[in-house]
Amino acid sequence: MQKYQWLVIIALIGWTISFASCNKMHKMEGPVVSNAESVEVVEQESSDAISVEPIHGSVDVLIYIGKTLWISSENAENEAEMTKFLLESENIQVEITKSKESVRDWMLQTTANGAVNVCILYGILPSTIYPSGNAQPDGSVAENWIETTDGDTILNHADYFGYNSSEGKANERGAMQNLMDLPEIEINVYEHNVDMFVTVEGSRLAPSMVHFKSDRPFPLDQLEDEWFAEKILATDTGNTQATLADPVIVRDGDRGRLAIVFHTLYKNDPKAEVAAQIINYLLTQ
Ligand SMILES: [Ca+2]
Ligand SMILES: [Ca+2]
Ligand SMILES: [Ca+2]
Repeated sequence: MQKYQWLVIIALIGWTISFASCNKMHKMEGPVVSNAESVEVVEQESSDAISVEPIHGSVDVLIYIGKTLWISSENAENEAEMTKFLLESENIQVEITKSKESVRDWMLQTTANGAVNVCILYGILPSTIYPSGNAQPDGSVAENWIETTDGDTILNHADYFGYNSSEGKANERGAMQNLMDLPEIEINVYEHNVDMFVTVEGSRLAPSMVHFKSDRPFPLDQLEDEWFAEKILATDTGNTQATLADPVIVRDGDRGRLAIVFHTLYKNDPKAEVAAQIINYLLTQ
């Protein structure tokens, strides 16, 4: 009888211990699950408009806001989201990314894919598509991208196109020269607030264009070889017979393009509206 009682007590103790440790296990799982949930929520919030996933090759327009110059990152993000909204209403696929690696991967996927693609930058050229300090004057990912008959376009806002890299040494004038294979071309960096008057073509193509003051207008008179001004939206004279233009789309024969759009120093221009109108034109060619 005593032996039996002891067995019952031992069994009870064993059961109590195992129940308690089960509870402990359960309690340990609890916080892990709720942590995972809260992490997911945070990710959802930050990836609402900005893609954290690899960019699919079917994306028409990729907007890089990882680093910006002559526009605050907050303003660039707002302009990017507005551009995306305007283009998506025209059934154009747009992604926004802060990852310079994603820009490179997407460019590799969309090089010579038979479709016009547009990459929007805000005054910073990612080093993944053009190595900083002009380390690769020929054959960079960006140069190869604009050398096919796809008509792919780099659209740059704010600071001098390609002058500054996402990290490392600045490219200064070299990036635009090397990407266009025009060793002499340069934008005057000593003049600011150059009046840009909307051309007839400009108001037709981009109804949101208004008179403004450009800080780095593009030198039309320095285009050489097969490069030509495809669309001139505003100039220092208000007509297409001019030496300085902004915005302007320049094209390398039947190959790729550069679009300079509001090269301005911290100014509140209708960047998103005009970029969307230009891209609508480019993608319906
Ligand atoms: Ca393409
Ligand atoms: Ca080159
Ligand atoms: Ca070249």
